[in-house]
Amino acid sequence: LTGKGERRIQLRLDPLPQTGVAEAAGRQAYHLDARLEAYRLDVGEDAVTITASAVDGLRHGVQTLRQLLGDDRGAAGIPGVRIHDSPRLPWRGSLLDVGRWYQPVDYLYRYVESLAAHKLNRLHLHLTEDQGWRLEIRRYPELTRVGAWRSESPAGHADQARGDGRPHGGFYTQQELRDLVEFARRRGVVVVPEIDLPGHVTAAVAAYPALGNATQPIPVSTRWGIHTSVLNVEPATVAFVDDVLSEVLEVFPSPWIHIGGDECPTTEWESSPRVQAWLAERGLAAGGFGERGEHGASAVQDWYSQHLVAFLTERGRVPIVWDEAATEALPQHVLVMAWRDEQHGLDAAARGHQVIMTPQQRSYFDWYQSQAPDEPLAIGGLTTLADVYDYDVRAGAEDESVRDRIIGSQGQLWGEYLPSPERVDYMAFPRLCALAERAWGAMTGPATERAAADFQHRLAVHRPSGSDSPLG
Ligand code: NAG
Repeated sequence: LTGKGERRIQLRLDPLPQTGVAEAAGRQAYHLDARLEAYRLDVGEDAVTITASAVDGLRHGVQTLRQLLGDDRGAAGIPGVRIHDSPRLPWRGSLLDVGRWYQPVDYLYRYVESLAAHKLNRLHLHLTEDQGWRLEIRRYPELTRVGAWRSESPAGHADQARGDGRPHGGFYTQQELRDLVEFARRRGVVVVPEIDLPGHVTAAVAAYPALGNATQPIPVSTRWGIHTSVLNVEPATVAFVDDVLSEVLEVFPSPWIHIGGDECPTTEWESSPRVQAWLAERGLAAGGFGERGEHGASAVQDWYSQHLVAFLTERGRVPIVWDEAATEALPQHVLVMAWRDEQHGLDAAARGHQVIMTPQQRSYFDWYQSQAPDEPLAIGGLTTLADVYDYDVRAGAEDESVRDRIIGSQGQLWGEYLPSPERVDYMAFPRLCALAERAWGAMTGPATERAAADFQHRLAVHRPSGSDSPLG
């Protein structure tokens, strides 16, 4: 380590002051107590010692040591330092949408390593979409035999109506996902699966038409955008959802399971006599649709949320939903991801939910990162590196209890225009570096000029040597 002699590296599990190990009993509490991720790193004459109250802290200490060693792996020695370090937010995540485009398993492993290197601790895997169902469900083989494949993909932005004529597909076996989950666990990353319900289900309905409301079978979607295909309310469909989730729970030990709930149009429900009758039986018919905004939750969606929440809660898991599903009817213990904007997150926190801030304007890394003419095709608007680095997820939370309920930050990589691992990397970095630093560091409010300049300096190590591109 010094270039002259040898120094021992020792890792010590030893309660650091103020880390409250004893208080954090239970799986979920453990994972939401940022103090347990704290570590101390001492580089002394004879030894390098990392001390932490829990294994996650040791892992972070090792990552910091790796960073101190730099590219030349310590040939020049590392300075004597003592570092006390701990994260600001307990949930520091990254969403990867493998529904729109299948990404190879090898890449998922590499991606997890990148997350761990940035001290991020959640990989939110978005596994099901209108354009593809990506996880094996033993009881419903058609989900992957049919639902994992589409006949073609959109050819490009300008021409949504045109397809590229090339079939695309792929899925992960349960064993592949179990192995990934274990690999991630050993690096301090919890893999949180999302099964998006009751909208975004075109691929599932293509596989099993009886799940939907249409009279004709439909294909796995070959176009992007919001789809009208949603689950129906038949008992067999509810049983299907329970069966799928049961298998999901077997594969993913995560304390949290994401059940989607975004963009669920009511068009089909409104014109379905079966759904009308079902609503009437429950006294819900009047005003059951669309009164909460364009794609806001309806009475049917509320019913689905409540059913799914009860199912998961009875099995000891904590559900997560997108903010459209966070209506008055949603039980308070459900976590909410606020994607439409920060205000939806602040409102949910005010109603008692724990909130992970995922606002599109600040954390959608599928949006353009610059206005350079040679930027590859992307979706949505512009989210620059500075927009990400400037963002404090607790901004606007005046009340202390609201602020404390904002427990996390997460960057989203929606897949429409990310057809390859190279493209995912290109969009993820360096914006994910900025998000990781803000989620960990103590700075509050917008970034100071000095902090932003320091950050730019730290980013330099990510650039291939010789490259002066600001995006590396
Ligand atoms: C939204 C959709 C998502 C899509 C993305 C594109 C959410 C929660 N839903 O329209 O499926 O890929 O934005 O930026 O983000």
